[in-house]
Parts: sequence; C-alpha cells; structure tokens
Amino acid sequence: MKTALITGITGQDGSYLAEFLLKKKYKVIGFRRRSSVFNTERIDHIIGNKNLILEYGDITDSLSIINVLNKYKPNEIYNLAAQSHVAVSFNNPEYTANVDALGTLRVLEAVRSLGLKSRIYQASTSELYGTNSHIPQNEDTDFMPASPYGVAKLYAFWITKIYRESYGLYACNGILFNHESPRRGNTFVSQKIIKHLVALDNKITNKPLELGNLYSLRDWGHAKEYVDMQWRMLQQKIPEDYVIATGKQYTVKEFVNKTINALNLRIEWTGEGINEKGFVNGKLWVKINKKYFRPNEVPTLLGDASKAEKELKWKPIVTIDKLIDEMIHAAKK
Ligand code: NDP
Ligand code: GDR
Repeated sequence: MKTALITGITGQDGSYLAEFLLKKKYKVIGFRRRSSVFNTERIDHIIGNKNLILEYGDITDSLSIINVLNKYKPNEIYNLAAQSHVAVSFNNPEYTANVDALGTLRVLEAVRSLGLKSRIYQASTSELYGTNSHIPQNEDTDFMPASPYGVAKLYAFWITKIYRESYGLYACNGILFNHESPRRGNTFVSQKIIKHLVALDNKITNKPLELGNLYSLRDWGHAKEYVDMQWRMLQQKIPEDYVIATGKQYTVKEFVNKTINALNLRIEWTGEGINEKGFVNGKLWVKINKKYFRPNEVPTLLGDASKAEKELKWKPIVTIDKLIDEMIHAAKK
C-alpha cells in the first residue's frame, strides 16, 4: 500500500485529492493545522476512513514537518498548504512568504536531510506569469509575478527545481491555472459571485454584490479534474513541470453574465469604471467597490496545457458553464 502525505488537506484541492487517493487505495496522511474552530468541513465525510490519518502540523514549523515525514516516510508528498489568497498577500506579505516560499523549502529540506525517496508535488500557479501578457502561457513563458503571493510561489517553484537538479529529488511543479468547485473558499471571485447572486435570487439578501476589477481574464477549470493531474505528475519516469489549464479565458464580468444566464435571469449593465453597475429586473445587483481592487493586477491568464495533454494523457472535460451550474446547484442547498 502506498502512503501519501497531503499538506493543506483541509483546503479545496486537498479534500478532492484525499478522496482521489483513498479511492486508489492509498494510505493518506493529512497534515493540518490546529484551529480554534473546526476547519475540517471539506473532509468531514471521509474522516473515519481507516486509511486516512490526520496529524497536526504547520508548514511554518520545521519540527512538525520532520516528525510527520519521519514517522510515515510517505511515497508521495503533495505540498498544497499555502496562504492562497492573492489580495490577502498584499496585507500579509511576510507571512505569505513564510508559508508559501519557506514552507516549500522546509518540506524539500526535510525530505533531503532524512534521506527519503518521497516524490514531491509542489502546488505552483499561473500567478507566476503575473504581468506577462504573452498568451497562451506555457512551461517556457517567462515568469513576472505581480503580488507577494506570486513572488513567494516563484521562490517555491525555483527551490523545487533546484532540489530536483541538485540532489536528484523527484520533485515536480504543477503550474495550475485557476480551478474552482463547490468547495472553493467564499472570498475567491467565482464562489463570491455565485453565492451572492443565488442569495439575491432567493431573496435571502437584497444587498448588491460588490466586486473589484471586472475585466481581468482568467482560465477557470474544475478542481476535481486538476487533482488527478497532480497525481499523474508523480507517476512519470522523470520528474518534470507541467501547465494545467483549460485553454479558454473569460473576464470576471463574463463570469457574472454566465451565472446570471444559468439562473435564467437577464442583467443590464450601465456606467463605466467605478460607476459600472448591473441591474436585474430594474434592481441594482452588481456594483463596484474599490476596496476589492488590488494594488497590482494580473490582467490576463490563458494556459497552454499541450505538454500535459500529450505526456499525462489528459484533456479537461468540465466547461465553465458546467462548473457554474454545479456551483449554483451546491449554493442553493
Ligand atoms: P485553499 O486556500 O483552499 O487551501 C489551502 C490549504 O493550506 C488549507 O488546508 C489551509 O489550512 C492550508 N494552510 C494554510 N496555511 C498553512 C500553514 N501555515 N500550515 C499548514 N497548512 C496551511 O487552497 P486551494 O486548495 O485552492 O489550493 C491548493 C494549493 O494550490 C495552494 O498552494 C494554492 O496556492 C495552489 N494553487 C491553487 C489554485 C486554485 O485555483 N485553487 C491554482 C494554482 C495554485 P486551513 O484550512 O487551516 O486554512
Ligand atoms: P486569483 O483568484 O487572484 O486569480 O488567485 P480570485 O478568484 O481571488 O480573483 C480572480 C480575479 O477576480 C478579480 N476580482 C475579485 N477577486 C476577488 N477575490 N474578490 C472580488 O471581489 C473581486 N473582484 C474582482 C481579481 O482582481 C482577479 O483578477 C487564485 C487563487 O486560487 C491562487 O491561490 C491561485 O494561485 C490562482 O488563482 C491561480
């Protein structure tokens, strides 16, 4: 039986990956941090599975990483733990660097110094491309991160590559573009739009949805499909880095429009810039609040995943419309 350690098991991807690996008969060790309130909502349905073990730890704490790695000597490590919110990283840049950059170093160095043969997946991101507007972006596109989050993940990307090349570790970067699901955190734009518009439609609130930049372009896929890729990257002969993306991009405004359509409603937009507003049946449903603008924006992300499609034998299936339908369905429950 193979053993896999997942840091960030309580997050969106960690929960899907744990389900995926348990189905594949792995023993799964979940590395989770202690919290004053329950933080296992996304994995409560699998707690109790005899092949799932949860251990307390924190990616900022080397001892907890070393102890758990030494105890289980996992075949595979999925390093998903991160302060993953780009806007928050501007408020907490040092903390973000500690978790997202040095956290990755701590995992790599623990594997190296303990002499483990564990294969390592590092959760890299399309945020590495930042302000590089050359699209589509692939494994050869230059990185130009535009946030404390992006630059912390740049360090993590390079230190993963450096440990692979210097010490022969089997370590891969998955450069994943945005991926969403009903388990997406409430403050990411997809879930924020869907939950708020569903609440307006069901008259649970009458407050308008407040957004920042409506015109950034994102390549949105489904998290459940993307965790399969994380696993496939660790099953190759040679460790390599891969872009995972759908190859289609939409603006945040198009995401709003698609959600409105899926709710069988119509939206009328008026005004420009900070005064842009969306009305549904004459009522104000969407407005701009400048507090949601970021100090720096990543304007356009569009991934070219042809390397993964060829070598990992993968093609994304879930369209943005299907993703939105699934998220709406979950939000209505
Ligand atoms: P989430 O924010 O949903 O989950 C992050 C996880 O990391 C949570 O389990 C969180 O624990 C844990 N975590 C945060 N800080 C620490 C810490 N100091 N020690 C231990 N655990 C910690 O992110 P996603 O699931 O969406 O993303 C997974 C990874 O993939 C992240 O590294 C993210 O940066 C990266 N990524 C995500 C993309 C996306 O579109 N979703 C795209 C590209 C990369 P807790 O529950 O206690 O908060
Ligand atoms: P992102 O995701 O920054 O791409 O990072 P997010 O959903 O937060 O933002 C996407 C785009 O929407 C714009 N936006 C808003 N964003 C939020 N959160 N809230 C708003 O009100 C709002 N209004 C407009 C943003 O400016 C941005 O352009 C996600 C995270 O999962 C990262 O961890 C991951 O690495 C990248 O995706 C790929």
